[in-house]
Amino acid sequence: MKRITLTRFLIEQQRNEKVLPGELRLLIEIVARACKTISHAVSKGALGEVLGSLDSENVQGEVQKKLDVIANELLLEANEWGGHLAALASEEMATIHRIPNRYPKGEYLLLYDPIDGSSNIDVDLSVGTIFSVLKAPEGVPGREVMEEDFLQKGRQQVAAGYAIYGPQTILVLTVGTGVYEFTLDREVGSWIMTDANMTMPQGKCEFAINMSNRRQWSPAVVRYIEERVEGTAGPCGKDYNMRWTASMVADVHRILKRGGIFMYPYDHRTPGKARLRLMYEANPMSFLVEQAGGAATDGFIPIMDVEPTGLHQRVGVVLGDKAEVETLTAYGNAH
Ligand code: AFP
Repeated sequence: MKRITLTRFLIEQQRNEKVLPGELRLLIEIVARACKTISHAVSKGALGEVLGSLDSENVQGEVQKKLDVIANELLLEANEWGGHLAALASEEMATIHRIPNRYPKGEYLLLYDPIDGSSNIDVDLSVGTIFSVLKAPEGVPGREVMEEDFLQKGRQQVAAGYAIYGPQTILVLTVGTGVYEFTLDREVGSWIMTDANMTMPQGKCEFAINMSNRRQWSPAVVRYIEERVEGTAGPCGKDYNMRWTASMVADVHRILKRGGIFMYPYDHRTPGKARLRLMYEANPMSFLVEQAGGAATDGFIPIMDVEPTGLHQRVGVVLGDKAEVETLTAYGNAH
């Protein structure tokens, strides 16, 4: 593949596709640069004294890892001064962070999970950063941004992406014109395009789910998984493989590259109870998966059609191979 940098790709998107206003291009470049710094911190591990947990909890009631806070601060500081944002929101912050008055304000809203898969940090397994970009409503930044301004359906996203900090550091993003992958060239410090117009392989027999949660699955999910565990002896007539990496970024990246389905379904025992966050995990990943030819539902309706009611609300997630997602969603709607 011809060596195309992220900067060149974004400039050409801005020039050729006219889908990328200058401020949005700047936003993506700043987030990508912050992810390089996060990758450097992650790779230091114990040598950088970035492992372990703090005595604090985040708004989710989860014990914060040192890297959760470090990555959150890096993204906050990188984005405050650029003049492209009206405000930002993070998994690690209880409410929105308005751009301080000493800086110019822009028309975009940035939402992110600074470190996804935090439980993997201390055992050297892949983690990542997920981000989603919305446009602020009319009148902003003329008036003060409110939390309600963030509560837009996933369909309203203008950009989404993730960085995965694994054997390589990879950035995957969409601005609505397909999905593009960039690998960090550490020697030069540039993001180099390594996959373009990514199309998720279909018909691959691989599912990702945390099997230890079986007691909380709906009958539809139990049926779907048991049919696949039965393999050639069951109704699917073919054997399936299972993967679970406890990092949504790592599981979604694998599915974008080699197919399969990822599930973190609603807890059937408690209506509405789920694990993954709608605004900065499920929505950006759903945008990427749909752009790559896959599907993403909450088990019942497309995730990007879910009406948000809260900044940190959680949602069931079923995403990946279109036929597999449609099968499971049909089971869910049949009950
Ligand atoms: P953490 O960031 O708290 O580790 O959670 C990661 C995550 O939100 C998502 O990335 C994983 O798919 C899922 O949780 C893993 O959940 P389990 O630990 O219950 O398997």
